[in-house]
Amino acid sequence: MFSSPRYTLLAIALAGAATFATAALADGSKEYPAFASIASGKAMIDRDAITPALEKKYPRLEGLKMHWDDADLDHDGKLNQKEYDDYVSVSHN
Ligand SMILES: [Ca+2]
Repeated sequence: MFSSPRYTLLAIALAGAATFATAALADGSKEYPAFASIASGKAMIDRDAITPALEKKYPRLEGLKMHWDDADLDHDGKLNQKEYDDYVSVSHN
């Protein structure tokens, strides 16, 4: 049933897509970008890191910015990776 070259190619493509999805999950997701990608090398991000373009692309970041103080568990005004990940990895809808 899956012996034709055409199906073999399809199977390879599907396996590749699955691998990509797994990799994407470990490094952010379609819901939110990885901390490192918006922190530009810094250990913490402040509100300015969440640009309007990012908010548009990732609605969850819009929620993060609105609820910054909830996400900022130690109330230093910035988010470290754990604070960021803990907030954005959960849907708050
Ligand atoms: Ca903090």
